Amino acid sequence: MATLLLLTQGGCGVFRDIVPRETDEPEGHARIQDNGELIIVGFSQIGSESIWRTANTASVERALTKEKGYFLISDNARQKQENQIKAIRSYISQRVDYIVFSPITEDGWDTVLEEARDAGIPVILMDRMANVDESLYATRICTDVTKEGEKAARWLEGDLKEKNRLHDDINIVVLQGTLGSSSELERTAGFESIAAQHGNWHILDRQTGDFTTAKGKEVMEQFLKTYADIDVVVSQNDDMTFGAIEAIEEAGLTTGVGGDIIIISFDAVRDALKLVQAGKINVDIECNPEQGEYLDMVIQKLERGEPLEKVYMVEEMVFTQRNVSGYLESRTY
Ligand code: GYE
Repeated sequence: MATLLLLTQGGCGVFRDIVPRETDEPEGHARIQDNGELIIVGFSQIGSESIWRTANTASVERALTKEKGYFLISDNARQKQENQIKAIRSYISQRVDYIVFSPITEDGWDTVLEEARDAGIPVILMDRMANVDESLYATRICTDVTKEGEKAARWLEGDLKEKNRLHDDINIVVLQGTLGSSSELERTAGFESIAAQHGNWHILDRQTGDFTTAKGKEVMEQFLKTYADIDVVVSQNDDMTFGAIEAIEEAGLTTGVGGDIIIISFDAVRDALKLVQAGKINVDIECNPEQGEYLDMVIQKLERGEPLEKVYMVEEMVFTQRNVSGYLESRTY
């Protein structure tokens, strides 16, 4: 544990609190504070692009509290890799005990993670993957996003079979998440590995909506202008789905169970599950943001010097109108 010294990056004279802040503070205003015996964790979050992301941040904040012996320093990178790199560098110079971060995209992390390694600070990847040598991070906590993509395609197979449309031509458009992020790459790969087995599934287009409602809507509007006969929208998160549904309804079409366009979504946040219940989203593939407890578990293992798995994956489900009711009540995000 780094017991005595903590150099804070803010110029405000107090520790940064655990709510992610923007990274527009001046650099170099280091200051020394006595931090007792707390385990100091520097957390670089991608941003607050989605409900999922906010829930993920909250989960980390709930798990790494002072009561549990942590001092959490958080930073919101506002969707910019350069901000994440800046935050990680500042955690290195503050000599935190652990660095936790969710890489916005897969590439471009070698140098900064080598710097963390040289400083002897273990790095824990959370949620998304970085394309780096395994030796540059201690472990990874995430969801199986490839499997999520596969589950989406398997659900579509089942649905088409039930409707006796297994051999019909099926036109699909894909709203992708942030390009180059592991979530986008793996959900796309997972879905398309199965789509490729169906000669009658036609992926007409795939465009990024950056995991946001506004861009999801914009891209869907374009799809609707370009393609007259869309059967299925695969939207790689719920926030984009909300925008897509708006665009579809504004175009005078309907979505979901018995509607004109089948909607496949990912994340399964409460507002989306309500739309599953209402039949506007056909299926929502859960992506579990509650990764904070795993983080606590992993850090405690590292503190005790216990061996770690290289990856810990959280559990997830698939929600349709048939099973969603039982889960809506308990959904907190
Ligand atoms: O699906 C999306 C978020 O990386 C799995 O990022 C995560 C994705 C999640 O912004 O809503």
